[in-house]
Amino acid sequence: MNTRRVVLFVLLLQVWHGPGSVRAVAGENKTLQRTVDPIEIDGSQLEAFLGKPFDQMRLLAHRGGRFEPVPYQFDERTPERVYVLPEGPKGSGEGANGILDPQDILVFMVSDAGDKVDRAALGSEIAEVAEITLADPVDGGNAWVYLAGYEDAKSAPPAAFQPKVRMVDDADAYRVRGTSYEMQGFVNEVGGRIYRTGINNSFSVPLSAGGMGTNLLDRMKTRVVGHLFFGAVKLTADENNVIGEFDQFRRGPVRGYGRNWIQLQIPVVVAHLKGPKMYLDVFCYDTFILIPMRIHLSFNPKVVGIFGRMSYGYDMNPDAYGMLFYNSENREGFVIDGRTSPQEKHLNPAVDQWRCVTGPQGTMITSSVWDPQYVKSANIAIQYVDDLNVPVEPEGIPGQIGYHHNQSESKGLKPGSYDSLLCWYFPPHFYQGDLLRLEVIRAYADVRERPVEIRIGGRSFPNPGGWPDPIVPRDKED
Ligand SMILES: [Ca+2]
Ligand SMILES: [Ca+2]
Ligand SMILES: [Ca+2]
Repeated sequence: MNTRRVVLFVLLLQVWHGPGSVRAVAGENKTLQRTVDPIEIDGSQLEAFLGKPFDQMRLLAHRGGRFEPVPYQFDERTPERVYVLPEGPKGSGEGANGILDPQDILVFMVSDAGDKVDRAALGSEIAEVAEITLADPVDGGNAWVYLAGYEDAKSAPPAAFQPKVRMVDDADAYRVRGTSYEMQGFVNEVGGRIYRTGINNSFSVPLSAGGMGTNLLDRMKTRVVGHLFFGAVKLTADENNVIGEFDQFRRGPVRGYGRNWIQLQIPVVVAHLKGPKMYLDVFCYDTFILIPMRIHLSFNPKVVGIFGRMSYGYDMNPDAYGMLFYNSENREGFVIDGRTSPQEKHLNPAVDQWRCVTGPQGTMITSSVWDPQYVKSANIAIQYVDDLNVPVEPEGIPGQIGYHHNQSESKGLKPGSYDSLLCWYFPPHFYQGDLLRLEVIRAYADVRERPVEIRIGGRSFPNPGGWPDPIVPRDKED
């Protein structure tokens, strides 16, 4: 609606209701085209609401002619910016106080934003309000949400939402289900202890998201080989024997998240050393998962003489036959069928921006952003092998079926922490024959690469939601 039409609309309403009773929603219609971005806003950006209990706040949007609460969550952190993870076997609510602090985070999805409305349209039961504008730096589109504060919890409208993602916690395994994906992790018994890892042993896409609901994985192969003392002691780990646990998490209506640690076991002869540790901070959303990953080396590899090779990626199963494999460096589309075509043999192994497996069975797109310090001392290569006759053990189904993975060899890593970001995208209804829909992949990459601009009051800042803060800040790691 242009300005003149808005003015006319308001004038007409004034004539209709008489002056003083105007409750026009006149504003601006949503023009933002973005659909996938998770939006994160630190409590420090919401000054008027600091110290307010969460149950006296709602996130509202004007959509389809209605002004209504939309799904959101507040994620609490300690003053040291460590996320509070109240659920799971080692879950603890310590550090959560139920009120908004500067380090807490308001989280919602861009798709839930709506039109701009006048303050008068919000209603007098709202004690304070913050208008939050979301602007696309690419095409200038805008959308709005309103954080509303109420005098007491009773005055706030009901806001019970179906979670957009479900993390299932039971003794059997760790499972997560979004609107367009379902994944399950390995459970390992090592030294008489049970470890529930976040390493996937099944993946499916439900019918409602354009998939077939069948498991498409043999397994996510995660292989680490390390040598200590210049080869005298060998450390190995794979998805069957790695120790690691998902022992703390939190489930909210917009996202669920938790920390999965994985540690290499050091043989008894050098038990005074702590094995290298990996932290996978898993943030699960409706159609994607973001994993800030930290590799933590506590000893000096030069002194200990460590060098190693790490690889991880997906080996598919025969239910994935007929699916197509692409990556940013190989866009012709390889057919996953357990047989190596001449084109597959000549794959370009350059480090890629994204990898995509898609078909009528469903879609999985993966993308990694490496720590620049890690890249400096690790040779990273991409491998794709589609050959039933060449097993890579351990595995469930002998042979490699569209097995695509990173392999990195590190020689000169210094002690310290290396932060990378792993992304899993599951765009619903993505597959359209051999049409590779790059604009959909672009939309997910844009969350981080061309972030939405957030405006509140006179301030504006880029949405940090494309790379969530790790569960524990780097300087607070044990
Ligand atoms: Ca708090
Ligand atoms: Ca093939
Ligand atoms: Ca296999």
